[in-house]
Amino acid sequence: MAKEAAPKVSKTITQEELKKQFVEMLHNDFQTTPEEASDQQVYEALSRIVVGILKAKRRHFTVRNRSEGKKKVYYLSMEFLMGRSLKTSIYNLEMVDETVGMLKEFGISINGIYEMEPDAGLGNGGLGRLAACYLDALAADGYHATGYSILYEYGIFKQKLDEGWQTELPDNWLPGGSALLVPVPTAAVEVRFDGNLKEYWDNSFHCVELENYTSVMAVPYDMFVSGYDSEAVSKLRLWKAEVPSFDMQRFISGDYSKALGRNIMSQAITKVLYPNDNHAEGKSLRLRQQYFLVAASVGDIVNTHMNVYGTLDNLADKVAIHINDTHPTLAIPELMRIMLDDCGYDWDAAWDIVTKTFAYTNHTVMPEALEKWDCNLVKGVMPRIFSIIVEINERYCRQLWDKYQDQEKVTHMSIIENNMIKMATLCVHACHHVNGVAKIHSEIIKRETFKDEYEYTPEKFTNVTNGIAYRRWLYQSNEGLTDLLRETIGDGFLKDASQLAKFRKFSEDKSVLERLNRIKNENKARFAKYVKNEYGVTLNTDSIFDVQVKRLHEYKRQQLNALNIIAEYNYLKANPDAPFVPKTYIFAAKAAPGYYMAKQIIKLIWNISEELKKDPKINEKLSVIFMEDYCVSLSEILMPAAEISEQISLAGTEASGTGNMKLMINGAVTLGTLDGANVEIFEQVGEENILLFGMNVDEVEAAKPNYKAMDFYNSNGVLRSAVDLLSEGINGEKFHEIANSLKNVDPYMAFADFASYQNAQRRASELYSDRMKWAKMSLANIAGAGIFSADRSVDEYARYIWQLQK
Ligand code: 26W
Repeated sequence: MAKEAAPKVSKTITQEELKKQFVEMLHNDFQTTPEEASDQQVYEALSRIVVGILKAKRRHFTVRNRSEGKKKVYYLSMEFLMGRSLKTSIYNLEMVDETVGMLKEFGISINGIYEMEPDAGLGNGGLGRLAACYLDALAADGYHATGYSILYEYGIFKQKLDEGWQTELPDNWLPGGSALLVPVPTAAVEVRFDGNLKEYWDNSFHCVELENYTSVMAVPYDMFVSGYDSEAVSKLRLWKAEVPSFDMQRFISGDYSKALGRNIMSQAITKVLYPNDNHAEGKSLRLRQQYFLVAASVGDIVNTHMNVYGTLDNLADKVAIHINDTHPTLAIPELMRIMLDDCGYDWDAAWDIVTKTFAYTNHTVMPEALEKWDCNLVKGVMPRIFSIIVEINERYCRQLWDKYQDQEKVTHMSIIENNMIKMATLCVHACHHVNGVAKIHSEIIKRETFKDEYEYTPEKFTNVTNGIAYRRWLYQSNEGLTDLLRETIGDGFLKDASQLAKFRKFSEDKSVLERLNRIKNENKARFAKYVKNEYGVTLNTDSIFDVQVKRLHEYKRQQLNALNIIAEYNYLKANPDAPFVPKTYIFAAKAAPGYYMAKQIIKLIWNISEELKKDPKINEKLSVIFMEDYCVSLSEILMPAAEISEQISLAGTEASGTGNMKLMINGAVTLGTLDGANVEIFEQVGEENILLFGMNVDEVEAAKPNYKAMDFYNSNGVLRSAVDLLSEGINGEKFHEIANSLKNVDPYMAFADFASYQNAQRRASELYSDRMKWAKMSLANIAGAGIFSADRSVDEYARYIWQLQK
């Protein structure tokens, strides 16, 4: 086993050269020396050097790609949850040894330096993190990719609990975060809002112009993402709204408030990320953000393309534009606008190119997340875009009428219904491909969400199961496991995740299984140390670390987890000396600030945790910790320590999940329903290495119409006592609203799955009592995780959707 990994020589930079640049940078830009520099200065200097390397590498890659006339992809997303970048870049550029060595020469430890970087929290959860993973994977796979998003001044809020109640603090990340950004003021794009349309004929050419509009400048700031062991570098272009110049004319003419108002409105556009996950709000500022993103990005794409080819005729051959959920849908009418009004294309020619250029991914089936925009709002904020959407819809409805001659069906399928624009409908109509994010999800959108559209254009629909930038959670976060894998299967898995399957050979190897357990124990101890430092709480590292980390939403069913913990608490109170495999339940979750029930559930979990602390004898066996401010960096510490991965959404509600993949690759065993990507995890590991419970999608569908939560409450005494305790009070707080909501509605059928969930929890405890058996399960999960690499996902997008060449 003890194969020594050969020292890697960086292809990027030598230690000597790095040292030279570092000393010079500190001298010239910070007027200091390595010996005297603060950690902050070291972080900034190192970041700038790394950014310089990445920028040059991207330039080189772009020039080569361009000379070969290759097609590229633009990924439009309102969210990119990047987390930290410096460490990833140093790993991906394979300059870890050089950097660590160089800093050591000055007595500086690199870990403290990494800690200086704030998370770039420009996203809410799954969708934003997926976008970030895909930039990494696109570079790793050697594709030419550019992401576009907004440079939010404030990212996702910082969560603090005040006696268990979530409070939100602003995430002012830019002071530290800007070290990794490169401003490109020369590439600014003008975006026009409001105003009115002027239409006229010029030589039999129908012209449309926008008058009295408000101008906002979109100024790009670039972030670079290197691929592991790859020539390619992805670019993330983030747009910041700036006022072109103060509207002096308006001010002088006496219209003070309008002049000032427009100024303020413009800057507000990129002020803050909307913290809603899975709930569309319909606010005017959000609409402006969306149009700002797409107008700037499409403008930039067109400028770049025109510079190279001088025509848009071949746009679809050279460019793929991807729409990450419906939030950037307005890119479709915006490209139409440019082709019609600025470039003189006729409708059919423009539509032909546009529809060959765009593809769309759906990330959720929750009805409240499907975006609809009020026609009056859209018409006011972007009159020309509105008129184009109306035209797209009229032409579409005519086609539908020709095919079905069924007015009801046409109305139902049309893009505009009840004076609202249905963004997903527009996307499906205009895009050449539509995909879901896990096999089961892609089936559900065909069967339900887009049933009519699927019947109309079945060839558009496909699946690409999500994947993760797995090196971040394995190579960069779990050193022990990475070393073990290198020694057993070599280091090919770092480049090609499918090689993790080779680890299966060791499933009967006692020394490997023991080593796995040791590694897990070390990671648990490291995590416990972190918890002790942050919260002053001592975790029992001999207990099972059972982890549920994700946004807080009723469909994800943190309340089901909480109910089971209460039931276990009741059991231990009644049977203090009964055998019980000790358990630590670890939660982390942000709730959308306006989501009342979600905040109640956080408070409940916190109160359970406090209640358990009151009885040390119980707390030894059963404890709960709620980690504040779940973010990418926290996930990197947490995933390696996890033993059970809670993926307990009601079947049919979680599109995919990606936390499940991060936990799996770190050896956690999934305890979950047959929902989202859990189904494919099950396919990879087999029945004996996953703890399944609950109804499947068909059973949910069958049970829903006549579902009465009270039936389960009445017939299950354990459930009843747990629910009753909610109303009686836990740690001095009564949770009537949660109890009533569950008893009267239980929209996500937690009661129906409760008994089965308890059963799965019991099986977990039994299995865990045999640590070798557990290690074997853990090994099967690590070995089966290869398919969930984002490198595989983006390769599928590139081949089957975008038609890219490497
Ligand atoms: C407009 C408000 C809003 C904001 C965000 C609506 C919807 C969203 C996202 C689509 C929610 C989201 O992040 N969905 C998650 O996407 C992940 C990546 O595909 C999946 O793994 C998760 O299952 C899905 O919930």
